[in-house]
Amino acid sequence: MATATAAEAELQQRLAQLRREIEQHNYRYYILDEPQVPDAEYDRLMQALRELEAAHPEWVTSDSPTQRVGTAPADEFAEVRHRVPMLSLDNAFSADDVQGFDRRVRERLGREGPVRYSAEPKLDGLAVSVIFEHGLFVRAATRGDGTSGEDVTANVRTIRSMPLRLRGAAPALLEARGEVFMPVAGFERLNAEAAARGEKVFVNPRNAAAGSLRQLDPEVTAGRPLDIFFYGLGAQEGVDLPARHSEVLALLAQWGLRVCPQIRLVEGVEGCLEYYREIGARRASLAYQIDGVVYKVDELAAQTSLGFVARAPRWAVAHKFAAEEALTRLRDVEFQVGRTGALTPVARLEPVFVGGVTVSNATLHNMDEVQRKDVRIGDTVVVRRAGDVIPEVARVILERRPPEARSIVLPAVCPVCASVVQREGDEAVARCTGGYRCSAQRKERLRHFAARRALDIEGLGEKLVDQLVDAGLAQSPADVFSLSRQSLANLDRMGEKSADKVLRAIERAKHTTFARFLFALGIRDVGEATAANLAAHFGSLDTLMQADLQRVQQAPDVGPVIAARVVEFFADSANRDVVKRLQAAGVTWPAPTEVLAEQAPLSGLTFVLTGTLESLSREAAEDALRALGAKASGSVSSKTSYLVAGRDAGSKLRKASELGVPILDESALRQILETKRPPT
Ligand code: 5U1
Repeated sequence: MATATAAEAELQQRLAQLRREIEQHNYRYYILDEPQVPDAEYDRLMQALRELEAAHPEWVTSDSPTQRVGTAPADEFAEVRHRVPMLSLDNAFSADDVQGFDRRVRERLGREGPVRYSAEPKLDGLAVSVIFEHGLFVRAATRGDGTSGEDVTANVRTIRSMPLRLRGAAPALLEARGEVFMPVAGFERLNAEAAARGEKVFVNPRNAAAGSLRQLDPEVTAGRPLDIFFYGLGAQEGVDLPARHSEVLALLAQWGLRVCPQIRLVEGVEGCLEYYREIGARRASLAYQIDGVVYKVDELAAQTSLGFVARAPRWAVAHKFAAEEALTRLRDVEFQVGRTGALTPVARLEPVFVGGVTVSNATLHNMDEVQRKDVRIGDTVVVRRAGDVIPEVARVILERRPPEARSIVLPAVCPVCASVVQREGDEAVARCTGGYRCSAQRKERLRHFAARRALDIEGLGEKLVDQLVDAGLAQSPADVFSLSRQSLANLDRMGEKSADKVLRAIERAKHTTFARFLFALGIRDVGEATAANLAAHFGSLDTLMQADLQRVQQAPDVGPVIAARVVEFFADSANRDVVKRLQAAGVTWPAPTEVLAEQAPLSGLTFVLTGTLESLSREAAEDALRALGAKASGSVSSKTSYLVAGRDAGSKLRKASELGVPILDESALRQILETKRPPT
């Protein structure tokens, strides 16, 4: 008898270990609704197992996690056997994978030309089967292991968008397949309410949906904002089947079943990839979370001839987005000092690929967050990078905490200038008290001063600011205006040509607006909108500098906290000196127009602009609205008069819809600016 080699024994051990780990994750994910690791980590383990089993098919066991789709149903719910198995989808992670899928489809169908696909968002929810008999809703079941799932009829019945009877003529039997999910706005509301009651919050909308659907008490489910989209058929009797999947979707919609409005027909692989890019760009502004898109061959006869392999159809594929969460180890924590002295704990991580880039630093926000999440150095952490948002440490995998993990301690003194670090009252933020003595604060103030939305000094970026401060050439924004060609040209990677370019940009920046100037000063809590309000209200710098707390508070949208910041700022002699030197250097702005705010056509109206505008920049649009007497604010509230939504508008658009704030598109905005009248 042949004895297993040491290498084989090791491989078998690894196989068993992978299966145990995956089973444990399945249990946590499907049964407890408490996933321990991000989906990408789970996918990685499954992929490793598949590869091992592919190399050694003789070792595949019938109970391997690769041999079924999910996990067995929980004991509490009745088991439902699916009349037609509920399939899963193969994944594609790259354009190459999609090209491979399309090539295989065309080869099997013997097609030369492009295939037509139904391109659909892949919702991050729970797949369900819903059965209607003679039009009446009789049963809903989760997918379970694909062969049988859990009876969640009573819970699905509570979903408001779920019809209890089909509209129009109904077949004897219809099994509609779809996804139960929790819209992002509902998820945020649910979590905010739970947090206010001091209860545990859900990790993400998918978990919230799963936790809500798998409640034994339907009353609880009824209180959860669940929704459902349908995307296909299971068993049926008496359905006059159309020729195309897109026509099936139209039929479902006719019966009153919700179909995702973002589904579209596309031509060939190019059409698929264009759809992927488009939906990817809009992902953050969709009302629901998705983790990719699905392409399905539209022609049903072609689907039939393509058939299935294992438990996945050959006629469909899920094209996944780069995972937004990944696991890595927290190597260390350093404290970064910001413009106003705020100390931000920054996680130094073992590099990890997440959200499409390699991340080695992530924010921990502040010490309250560090404590709330119980993060320690040495921990295995979940790093999250969604869209262009700064990567953050989302949570800790407590089960993987090593014994030597160390607590994160707020330093008593600034790591840059050694000034005392203070926390004001019950503020979450700790600050370095060094002010201009701290080189980190000086650098950040200078960066802010030169930023595009402040004095807009092109070329005075991150690296140049570091050099100017380190070389002692610019300690405050006022020093920028006395830089010489020679001193600039001597800096690293500069030379005379670049120096001249920067000097020309500095010269141009002398002509600005009062609002930009105020914003550029970097007064704490004075953002662009507040600066614009202060500028419009006071008209002149002298008046503002002499105003007391009460007078500053009279400016629109300025409360006691901001007013105190403004008064404090101008009471500081170092700040007054900077202002004086800036003026002496020739920084000027046009005098206020004589038009009184009340006479301006948009006075009394507050606009919030969000998303990307096609025909003008957001700043230009805000300036133009302000010139007509409107206020332009950065956040949506019940006081917002109008929200202007450009392309890829996100959370502000959702909030405005929730609050019933009227929403305008870009053409409506253009009309306001052209006619100089409020919208009708
Ligand atoms: N939009 C969509 N999601 N989704 C998931 N369609 C779709 N189809 C699926 C699954 C599992 O499966 C069928 C293709 C079998």
